[in-house]
Amino acid sequence: MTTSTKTILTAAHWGPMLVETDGEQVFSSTGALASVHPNSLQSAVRDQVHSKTRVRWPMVRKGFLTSPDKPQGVRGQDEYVRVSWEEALDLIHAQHQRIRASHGPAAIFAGSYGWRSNGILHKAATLLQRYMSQAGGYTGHLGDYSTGAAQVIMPYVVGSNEVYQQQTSWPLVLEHSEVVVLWSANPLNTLKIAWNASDEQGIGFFEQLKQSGKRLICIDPMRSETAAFLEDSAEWVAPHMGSDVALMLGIAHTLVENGWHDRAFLDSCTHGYDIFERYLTGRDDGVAKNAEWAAAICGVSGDKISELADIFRHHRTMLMAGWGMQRQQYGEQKHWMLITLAAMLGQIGLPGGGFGLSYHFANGGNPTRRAAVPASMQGRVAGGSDAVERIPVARIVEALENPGGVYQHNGETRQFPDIRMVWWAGGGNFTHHQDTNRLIAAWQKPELVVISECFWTAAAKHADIVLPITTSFERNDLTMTGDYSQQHLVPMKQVVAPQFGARNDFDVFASLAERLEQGGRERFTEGRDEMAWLNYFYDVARKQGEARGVALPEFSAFWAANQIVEMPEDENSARFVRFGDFRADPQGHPLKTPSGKIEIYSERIAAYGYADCPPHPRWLAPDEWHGNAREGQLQLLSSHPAHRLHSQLNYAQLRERYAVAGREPVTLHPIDAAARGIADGDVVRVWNQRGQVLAGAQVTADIKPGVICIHEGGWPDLAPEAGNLCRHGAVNVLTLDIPTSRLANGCAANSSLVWLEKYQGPEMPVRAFDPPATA
Ligand SMILES: Nc1nc2c(c(=O)[nH]1)N[C@H]1C(S)=C(S)[C@@H](COP(=O)(O)OP(=O)(O)OC[C@H]3O[C@@H](n4cnc5c(=O)[nH]c(N)nc54)[C@H](O)[C@@H]3O)O[C@H]1N2
Ligand SMILES: Nc1nc2c(c(=O)[nH]1)N[C@H]1C(S)=C(S)[C@@H](COP(=O)(O)OP(=O)(O)OC[C@H]3O[C@@H](n4cnc5c(=O)[nH]c(N)nc54)[C@H](O)[C@@H]3O)O[C@H]1N2
Ligand SMILES: [Mo]
Repeated sequence: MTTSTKTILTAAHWGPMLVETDGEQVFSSTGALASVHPNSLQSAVRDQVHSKTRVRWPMVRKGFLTSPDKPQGVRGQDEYVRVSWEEALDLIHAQHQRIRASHGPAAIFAGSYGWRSNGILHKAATLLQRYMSQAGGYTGHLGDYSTGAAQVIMPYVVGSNEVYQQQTSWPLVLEHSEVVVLWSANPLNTLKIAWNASDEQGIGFFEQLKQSGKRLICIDPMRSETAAFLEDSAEWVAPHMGSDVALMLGIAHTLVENGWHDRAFLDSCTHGYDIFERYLTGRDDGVAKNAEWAAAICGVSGDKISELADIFRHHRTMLMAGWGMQRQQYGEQKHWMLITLAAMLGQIGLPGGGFGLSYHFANGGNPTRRAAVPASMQGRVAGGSDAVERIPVARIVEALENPGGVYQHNGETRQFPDIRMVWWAGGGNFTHHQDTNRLIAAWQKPELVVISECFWTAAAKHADIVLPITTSFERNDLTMTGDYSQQHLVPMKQVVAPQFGARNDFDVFASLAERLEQGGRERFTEGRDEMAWLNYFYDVARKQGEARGVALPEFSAFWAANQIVEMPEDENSARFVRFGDFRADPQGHPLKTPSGKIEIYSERIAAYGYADCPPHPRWLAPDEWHGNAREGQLQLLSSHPAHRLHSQLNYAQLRERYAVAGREPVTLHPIDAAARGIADGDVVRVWNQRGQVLAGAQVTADIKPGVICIHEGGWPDLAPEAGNLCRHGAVNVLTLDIPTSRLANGCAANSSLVWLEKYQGPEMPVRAFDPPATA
């Protein structure tokens, strides 16, 4: 390193970082907070900025450029032509206006779901929507992929979404909980990131839990990184995928059989338990959902199920649930039944008891600070239009396939808009959406697809117009850490100049806004440039700080100091008990449900009459699972990856830590490997009626026989000349694109069956990370 080397403070979803640079090259990066558990993602800045897979210049697909009003050729199988920024923006403007004039604002899909980069100003999808609000409106989206089912059912059950809310504080868990259950949760992986920057406190709490001597149980078809981290201090219980409701019912029935359920709590704090109990005990259908019944479905022994009931009943038990199990067909039932079980145990609202749906995400449970929080960019200009239409986020392909189609969503009858133009900025829909081949077919329908990207992702390779965007290291921004804790305020200073022809999303949309109307740029920017916006947002925090006794310096001093600002602790937060007030006084602090109580039976859901979302939690067998697998079929798990955020950083050197045979790893049990003559490290072909992928075998007893895992987020690399075989192992080539139910219409990726064999075909080099030849 030369003497001109500087250290710049910035932050990503994966936490505050210090980046070494000479102003042109990034040399290295590390975490800026002291941490005993270094976060691998923090090492990747150099790879992000200097990746060979960066989009360098604006590019237009050849068949589009020839006749933009009537595009030719096939998206995904065409060449790209370099154009100037002015040409690209003029072309977008003209086609956008043409489509809007002929088909109206609902024909423009700008839902653009995705994890972009963090920061309060350079929010890609928000900026896209801000521009579209100025243009006259657009179709947006409802919900997300993360908690599609849970976030919709929870308000019916407890009156709040629970998945994005602060949890009973960790100090109380460490003090009071005797048993902690990680149910479908893998915090060691998933706490590496947050929607803002991670405050990095969560894993430290799990470390303390590990040392505490408390009883810890992981309920997961895979012995996850977290189970491995907890070592001998945790027990691993492995149900078949998708069978948790049966397992929970078995535990619940054991409680009733023994008179262990908390009648007093059920009476004072819940609604509809008796109706549910008729189902549980089989009074109406003659089937008692007892431990033996459950064992036959979930593959956990009846004795173990009874033992779990005994342990939970006789100890202060915290059920910490993750979200993988609700990303499944009938996903709504999972957390509804979990809360029903917690209600029967009667510990909801006690310190260290009950349930929590966000200990594995964004460091939930790390107490909220007395914080001064900056404002952030809004997705609507003054006087601009809101979304004129919205579709459930994971129903995008159905919407493209079936314009005008009528569907049910959360008690409403709705209609899909006729989408003619799609713009994605800050999302990886070709990695995040299910059933890639079906997506690619639907993707041919719009008249214009624009992708704003830093990298040549599969979505970019299937676009008409690709715009090169800066990474967050090529611009200035600001962020808080901790979605719940708001622990730190961090300046995100520009590290290097924009690479090649890359521009900020903000500048791209400002330039397009200028084309919309006289004074359009000023309306979009409100006359502020990057630093003026940051100053403006910061001043909101400063003002809030004054009211809360948190003194912040003036913006110029804050920016010049280049330091993390830590917010003061708040004693009350450290003693926060979720549902504590409600439990103490259910009348005085009712929940926002119709009865004011926890709804184990919902009249509102009953009124919808959805067979796929009954009015109390119920075991429903999915279309694809262990119970109807044909000989040789395996259940496919697509957990979230350790060394990337979804598809982000897949191209980075970090890949060497996990790739097997140069591809995505597929975890499988020795029994399943032996039955197919597969050895660790072999290239295997995984397929079903939807598609086929190559992957590298990782043979280990840390997964339940009959289940295989390919992590989500691997970049698709389809070979049209070989039956669209994905050479790299992108899991969504294989997953099922159906709604969780008509209630939530969430993503159900974790309900898929596949076949697997040793690959014996011709060599297939991976090209996922190569830019198109003509780029
Ligand atoms: N099978 C299966 N599929 C899943 C899941 C699963 O469990 N199983 N999980 C689902 C879940 S929970 C989620 S949240 C989704 C995640 O899906 P996404 O959030 O869409 O995934 P990311 O890979 O984070 O995509 C973000 C993209 O934004 C780009 N980007 C980053 N910064 C910027 C910027 O400043 N400007 C612009 N224009 N672009 C930028 C990145 O290069 C990247 O391509 O995946 C879902 N898909
Ligand atoms: N490092 C890293 N962290 C991340 C992300 C990332 O991509 N990388 N993504 C972030 C995002 S957007 C989200 S939404 C969260 C996701 O958080 P989660 O949805 O909780 O993460 P998953 O890995 O999908 O699932 C968690 C666990 O559920 C288990 N599981 C799956 N199906 C079943 C089942 O049927 N029964 C049981 N009992 N267990 C099951 C999986 O094996 C896994 O260990 O993570 C966030 N954190
Ligand atoms: Mo997510």
